Amino acid sequence: MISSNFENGTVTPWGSASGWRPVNLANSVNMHVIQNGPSGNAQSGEWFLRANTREGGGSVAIDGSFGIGAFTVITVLAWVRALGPSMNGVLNIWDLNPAPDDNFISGKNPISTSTPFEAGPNWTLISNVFQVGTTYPSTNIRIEFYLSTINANLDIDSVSMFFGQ
Ligand SMILES: [Ca+2]
Repeated sequence: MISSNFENGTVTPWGSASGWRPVNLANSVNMHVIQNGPSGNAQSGEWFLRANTREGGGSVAIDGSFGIGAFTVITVLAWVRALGPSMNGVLNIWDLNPAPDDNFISGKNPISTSTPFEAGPNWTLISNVFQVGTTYPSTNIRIEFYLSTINANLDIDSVSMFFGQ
């Protein structure tokens, strides 16, 4: 299991060089790691990630490179919450370097799966599953949260990724 829990204020787990960062419509996205306090408590430990966007579809994401085999099933679990206005969003898993014959399966490149969600005031567990095709020695995976609702805060904590067959 590979976990991202934002403890000690960090956004760079599992050796990812860039860590969590705004990606889509990045100039419209604000993102902070927040410690337990007046603005809310974490789902795990003392720290969590909070993001908002001024344009619908802004995102925060993390990339990692993993030596996983063909047809590996990737499961991502994450806890989300929105204090104040609720947040509609989408959790995506991307294969950023699909092998050429993967396009035969998916018809697009890169390929991904999406889980829509609505976050409310209580921490809620969401999940997404993606199966890689035939692979290169390393597969570049992106976990991405799209924020569909503007001017609302999405809280994210305890993002876990599992590899199976
Ligand atoms: Ca945490």
